[in-house]
Amino acid sequence: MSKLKQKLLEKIEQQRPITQKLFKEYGDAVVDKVTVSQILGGMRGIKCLVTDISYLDPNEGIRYRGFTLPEIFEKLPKPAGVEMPYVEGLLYLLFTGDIPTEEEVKDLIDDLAGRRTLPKYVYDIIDAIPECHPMTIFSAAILAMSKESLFCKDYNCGVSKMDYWDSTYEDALNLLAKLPEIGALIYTTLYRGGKKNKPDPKLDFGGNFAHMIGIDKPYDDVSRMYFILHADHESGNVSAHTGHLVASALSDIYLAISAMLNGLAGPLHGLANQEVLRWIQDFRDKRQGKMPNEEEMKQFVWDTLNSGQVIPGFGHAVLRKTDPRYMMQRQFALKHMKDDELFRYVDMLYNVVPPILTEQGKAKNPWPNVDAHSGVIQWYYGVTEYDFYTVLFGMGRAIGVCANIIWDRALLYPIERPKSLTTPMIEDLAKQAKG
Ligand code: CMX
Repeated sequence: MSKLKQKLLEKIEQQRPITQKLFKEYGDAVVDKVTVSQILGGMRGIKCLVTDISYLDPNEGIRYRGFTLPEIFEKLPKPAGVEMPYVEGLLYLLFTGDIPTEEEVKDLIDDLAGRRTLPKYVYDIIDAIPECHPMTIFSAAILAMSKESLFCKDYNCGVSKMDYWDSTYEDALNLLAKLPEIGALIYTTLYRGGKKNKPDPKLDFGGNFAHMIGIDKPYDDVSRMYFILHADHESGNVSAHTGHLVASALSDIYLAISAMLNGLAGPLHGLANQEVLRWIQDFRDKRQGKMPNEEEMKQFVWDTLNSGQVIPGFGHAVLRKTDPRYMMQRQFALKHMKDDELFRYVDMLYNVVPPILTEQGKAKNPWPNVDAHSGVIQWYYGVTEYDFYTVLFGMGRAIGVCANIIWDRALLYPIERPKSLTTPMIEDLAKQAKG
């Protein structure tokens, strides 16, 4: 058994009695009350999901397994001579809750290397549907791999539900190991005439992706940073929740991750990163490349709002301060590309947008989220095909969603099935509550 799987088993054995005790002894304790506006308004703030993989504080932002992002970037092992940690180290942390040693990371890299080879039909699928959005291709490629699921085989053989997590873990690692190559294949097929470098067995997740799409250093570090920043954002966001929901029916991990990607592909969620670039580029083209001053930028933002559109990359359903994932990328940009023209747009929007959204008075959070910054760094390093950006988001997010699905199975969480009411029922209940 690999070091990661052994550690995970130990953790599962520790956690199972804690969850069982909560169910048995405290099952009728009331955690939260639900209001009519929460029922009608997309279930904002209702505390009805559980995960120990990450927690999103509205003011502080995301913590992975209790660690802030700066702590994560400081504590996780790094390849020699680079700034950003191994993505595999984050995978180990999300799965187990422990910061891995260098040796544990190397062990995982070797394990993933043995699981990387893509089935031939994945190449065929990517070749067959080049007219589609890259997220559709990404989702379809993963969906097709459902036939590889070891969980399905075990389930059909009648394996005990206490052991469901085991084959789910194997499926998760088999899938995650293939993501850099699937991403690189989609990118090079769509935009580079199929010229993809062969994977290098010596390279890590981020390094191999950069190598396969043929972009030089420090893009390997950009990749590591991206996949780590996007890996998880607790369980209520559309992509994580969709993955959890689909997997709760005991659908295999390929079905669940394909579904989570379909949720991520919406413009109010992961697609916002491409929308930010499209929006800025349109403005720049209209100005024939002339950099706007602050007044012109304000006018552009107001024009967007007055035409009934949202400002992409700003606002959040939970966060109430600037997203720390934005700040990490901003620090990187200030260090590596502070004179870049598009970064100057992003920098100006950082100052201009929040006061305007505050003045407009609708958005509960006027501050930038992760997507406001991610495209401009990709563009700088040559990934200028912005409809690809959400694929990068999805490659990272799959790590956190897989960790959650394994733990859902290990702790025997049941199929998700909330209850709906009709509008007259809600009217009656609301009137009774108001007396
Ligand atoms: N620009 C303009 N209006 C905005 C806005 C923005 N960036 N953010 C919120 N609003 C508006 C909402 O559309 C809503 O308007 P209505 O009352 O007319 O419906 C109002 O402000 C209240 O919304 P909210 O409670 O503050 O925000 P929600 O929780 O409903 O929505 C989000 C959150 C992210 C969908 C929203 O802020 C948004 O549309 N942002 C732009 C798209 C974006 O960047 N999405 C990526 C989020 C991060 C991610 O998941 O990847």
